[in-house]
Amino acid sequence: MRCGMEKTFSFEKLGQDGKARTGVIHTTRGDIRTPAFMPVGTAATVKAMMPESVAATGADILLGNTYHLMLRPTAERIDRLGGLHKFMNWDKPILTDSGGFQVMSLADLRKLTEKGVTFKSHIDGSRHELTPERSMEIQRLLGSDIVMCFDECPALPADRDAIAKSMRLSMRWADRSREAFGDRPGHALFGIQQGGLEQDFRQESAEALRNIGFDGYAVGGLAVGEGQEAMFKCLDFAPDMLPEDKPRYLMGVGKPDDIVGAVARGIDMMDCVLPSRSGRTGQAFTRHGVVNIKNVRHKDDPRPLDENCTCPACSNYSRAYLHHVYRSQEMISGMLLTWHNLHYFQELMQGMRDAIAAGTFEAFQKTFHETRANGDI
Ligand code: PRF
Ligand code: ZN
Repeated sequence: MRCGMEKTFSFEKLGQDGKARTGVIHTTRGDIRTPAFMPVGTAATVKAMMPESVAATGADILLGNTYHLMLRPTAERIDRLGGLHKFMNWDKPILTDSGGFQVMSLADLRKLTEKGVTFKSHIDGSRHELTPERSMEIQRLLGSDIVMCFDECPALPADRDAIAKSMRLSMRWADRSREAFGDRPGHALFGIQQGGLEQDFRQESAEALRNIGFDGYAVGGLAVGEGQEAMFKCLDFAPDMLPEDKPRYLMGVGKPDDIVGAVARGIDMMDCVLPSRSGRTGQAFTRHGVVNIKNVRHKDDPRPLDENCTCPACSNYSRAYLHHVYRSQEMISGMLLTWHNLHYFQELMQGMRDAIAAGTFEAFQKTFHETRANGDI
C-alpha cells in the first residue's frame, strides 16, 4: 500500500460477517487490529501496568486524556519532554480524548458557551478554559496519533430539545476542530456523532460530520445512563449512518457483553476503564463470568482464576493467593488482576477478529453467551 503519495493513516477492511467487520488501521506508529479494544491510560499510565506489559496483553493502542494531562503535568511540559509516547514509554499508537466529556463529568463550576467550556480543576481548583482550538493544540502537543474532536453531550435521559441543542453545538465545534487541526500527515482526526437515542438527530449529526470529512468517526453520547437495551437499539442504526470505509469508534464502552453487541452492530474500536479499574477493586472478568476475588469462598481455593487463561495471574497464582493479596491491600493485587482483565479483553477481541474473518461470528456470540454464568462465579 506504499506507492506514490505516502499513505500515513488508512483503514483496511479484511472481512465482514453480518454487520461485524474486521480489519487493520495502518498508522505511522504501527497497525491496529480491529475490532480493537483500547486500554485507558488517563494520566500517562495504564494504572498498575508497565507499558511493555500492556503491549504483552495484546493492546495495539492506548487512550490518553486531554483533560487530565492538561491539568497535570500540562501539555506544554509533556511537549518539552519529547511528547506523550516518550514520556510514558509507549511507542505504539495513542488516541487522545478531547476533554469536553471529562470536563462535564469531573470538573467543578463548569460554564458552557458557544466558544467552549470554562471550569475549575478537580485537582487544585485552578480555573481553565477548553475550546475546540485549545483542545486541538493540546492533543498536538501531546503527540497524539488519533485526535478526537471537541464535543459535549448530555447525560441520558434528557429531553429532545436539550439533545438537539447540544448535538448542534458539538457539530459547530467539530467544524472548528477540523479547521484548527489543519493538515497533519501521520495524524488522524475523528469526528464524534451525537444525538442521544434519537434517530433523526443521529442522522443530522452524521450528515454534518460527513460533510466536514474525517479520518474516522466515533459514536459518542452513549453509555451515559440509558442502559444496554437502549444503547443497542441506538447502535442498530447509528453506526450505519457513518462512512463504511472509515473506522467507527464507540466511546467509553464497555462490559464484555456490550463490546460483543457493539461489534455485531458494526463498531471497530472501543475503550473503557472497566478492565483496569475493576482489577484494582478485586473484580476479574473470565469467560465464565465475573469473579469477585474479595469473596471469602476463594480463601482456600488452589485453582487459578481461569484454568484456560495464559496470563501471569492465572499461570502462576491461586485464587487463594489473589484473595490474600487483595485482602492485605498489597500492590500486586491490582497488578495481577489488571493484567488478567486486560488479557481477557484482548483475547475477546482476537476471538471476534478470528470469528468475523472465518464467517463464524454468530456461533462465536452464541458460545460467548452460553459460557457465561448469570451471577458471580
Ligand atoms: N465524547 C467524548 N468522549 C467520550 C464520550 C463522548 O460522547 C463518551 C460517551 N460514552 C465517553 N467518552 N469526547
Ligand atoms: Zn488470567
